[in-house]
Amino acid sequence: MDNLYEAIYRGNFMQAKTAVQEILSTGKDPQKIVEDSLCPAMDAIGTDFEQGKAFVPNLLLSAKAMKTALDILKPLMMASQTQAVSFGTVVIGTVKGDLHDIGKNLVASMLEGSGFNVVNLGADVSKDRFIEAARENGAQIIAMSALLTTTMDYMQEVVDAVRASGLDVKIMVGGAPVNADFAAKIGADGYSANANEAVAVAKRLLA
Ligand code: B1M
Repeated sequence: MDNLYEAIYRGNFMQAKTAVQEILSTGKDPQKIVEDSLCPAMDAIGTDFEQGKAFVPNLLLSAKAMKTALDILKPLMMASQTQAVSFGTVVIGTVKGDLHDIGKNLVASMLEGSGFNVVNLGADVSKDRFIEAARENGAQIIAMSALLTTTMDYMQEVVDAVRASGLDVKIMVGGAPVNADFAAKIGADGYSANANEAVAVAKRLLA
């Protein structure tokens, strides 16, 4: 457990800022920092919440600390991506009823840093909004995130509505409760477990 993990877990954004700079000064890869400190700390506070040892304000504070750290790390992660060509346009959002946007924003940044044009619709996005934005922006991919078991089923509704709309787009999904079997079951074209893999999946979908 390092200082950064501690800062995220305790929801101390000032400590998060200092701690992330400290780790960066050791030369550690920003992506590894996200994997080794940030995500495990968010998982830990999530587990405490599940067990009644932490409450919504604790989640909010941890989310703020996480965002503070990501604001420093994301530009560095994006800079390390190769940006030779524009791969295409991705419309991304967290599905209706779901306000979790940290992971989705990480995916959006990684896609952007890899040369995709990204239209980020935010959280609580309806199927109509996904379709409208994909049409308006001539998107090749609709990317959906869900963090709740109660909202992941809405992905099926979006897939059905997109297929019915006749739009020629690929659909990719992700988020903690989602897996490859679920993605296949709802008729999505791609699934990835994390932000890094999302870039590879998006490139594969357009290959
Ligand atoms: Co909430 N929450 N939350 N929460 N929250 C979870 C998800 C939960 C697992 C906590 C728990 O109980 N252990 C639980 C869900 C349980 C379930 O559904 N089975 C939960 C709950 C219950 C709730 C509320 C219902 C609580 C309440 O009010 N009683 C409520 C719901 C609100 C709503 O959405 N309508 C709620 C609220 C909140 C806050 C607003 C306080 C806050 C979110 C702040 C924000 O996002 N702006 C929050 C937080 C912070 C969490 C936890 C602790 C952390 C989420 C996070 O940011 N993780 C979370 C516990 C956990 O995840 N362990 C929890 C870090 C982030 C980098 O990871 O988002 O998984 P993640 O993204 C990863 C991958 O999943 C993947 O790549 C990312 C990076 O590698 N990925 C994709 C994500 N999207 C992708 C899309 C892709 C590809 C990959 O392609 C398109």
